[in-house]
Amino acid sequence: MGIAVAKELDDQDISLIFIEKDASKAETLKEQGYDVEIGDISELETINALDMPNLEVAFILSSDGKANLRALAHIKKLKSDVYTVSRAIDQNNKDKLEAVGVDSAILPARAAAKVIVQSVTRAASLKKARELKRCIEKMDGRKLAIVMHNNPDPDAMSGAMALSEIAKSVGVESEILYHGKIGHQENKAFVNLLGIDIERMEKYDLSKFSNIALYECAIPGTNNLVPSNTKINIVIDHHPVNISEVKADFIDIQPDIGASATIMAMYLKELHINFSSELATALLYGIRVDTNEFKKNTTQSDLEAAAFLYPLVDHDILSQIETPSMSTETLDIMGYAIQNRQVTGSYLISNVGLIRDRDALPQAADYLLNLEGVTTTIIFGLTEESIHVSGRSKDVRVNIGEIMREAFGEEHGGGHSTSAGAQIPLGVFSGTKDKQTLMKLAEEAVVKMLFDVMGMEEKEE
Ligand SMILES: [Mn+2]
Repeated sequence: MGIAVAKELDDQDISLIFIEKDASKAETLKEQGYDVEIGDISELETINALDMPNLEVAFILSSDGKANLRALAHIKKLKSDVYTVSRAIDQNNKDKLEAVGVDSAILPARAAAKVIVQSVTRAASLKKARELKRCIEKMDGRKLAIVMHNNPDPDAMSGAMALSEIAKSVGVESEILYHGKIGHQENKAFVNLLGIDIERMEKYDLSKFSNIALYECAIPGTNNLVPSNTKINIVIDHHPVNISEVKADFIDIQPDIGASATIMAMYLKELHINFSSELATALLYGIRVDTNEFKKNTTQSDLEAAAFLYPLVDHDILSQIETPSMSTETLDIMGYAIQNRQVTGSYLISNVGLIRDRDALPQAADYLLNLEGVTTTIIFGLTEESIHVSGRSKDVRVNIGEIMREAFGEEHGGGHSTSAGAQIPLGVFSGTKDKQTLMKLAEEAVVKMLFDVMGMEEKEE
């Protein structure tokens, strides 16, 4: 056990000395390059002969419980602040060591049992990782399309890149495809700074791919542009879904997990795949965004994945992503949101007028939540086809997602208790030339619908 511990400490810069009673064993240790004193640890003079002022840690590891106990007592007497770790022979011996003041007493059988059980829990994730690898190997080098959900976020993009990396490791080339928009300046900075290689789905004929993976979506045609009858090879997701509707050769859906990038980081780890610092940075950023900086839906696995990725991350790039420059349009929308705000009690509603970039709305809603006395913000604007609404609330009694659903109906509004949005099609009004009038009508309608619902909520209280 002593040699095993010494080997574990090999790459650390510490000076180590063995005390061994048996002369021939001591000789063997010396041959292996260790410093050895011959002596009986149960005797005070043996301990006393050590360089006590410089002794910081003592591993007491003989197979003789009584000797260990006596060695511990001597060390404590000579220098009470030495950190002591002792092997215990049985529970009784462990109790005695603890009574004398050992810092850590270890029953080897129990320690081994712990490691053995841990390795079994790991077995499940290792099995899944190998299953994924085999599934890609079966593709026999034919190209794979990795289709992300519409308007992909950093979690989806980084995870899809990891999947592409795993495919590459078994000789399968892939293309990462998306439909919709990469919104938010942070997300645009994420794509540019990390060289995220993704392509618009519309540029490709999906039938040219022999294999298809759905990433962060589970069903063809739902939140992606894949035709609904398409055969799917791989599904990896962490959104809740009716599992009986999901059909693929390989399925890994973990609705409890905070970020899908966590699932992929663990695959990379289990499969011992070397990957770039850019990918590590992307994955960690994905986990942080999806868990809102580890404040929501964060599991032990998300933290483990983050700890695994952290040393590989490029922190300069990470901070550049987090502080991107703001586009003029976003700045303008912020300005309109501030100027046009109407505050009623703790509610703030603001109409920003005509917009091109709807992603500025949630940013304005977030920003205005900082205004003193305001706990709920609702910002809306108009595009050619729709009215877009974005809401935020830090009032625990307000469920902004519910408000959106009640005000605009399940099909147009939705979200969580703290952040939500709605998109109301303008229908026949979409061609209207007189935008000013349309804006005014839209505003009246939106404000009325919201106040009807919110007024109702207040009465219920
Ligand atoms: Mn996600």
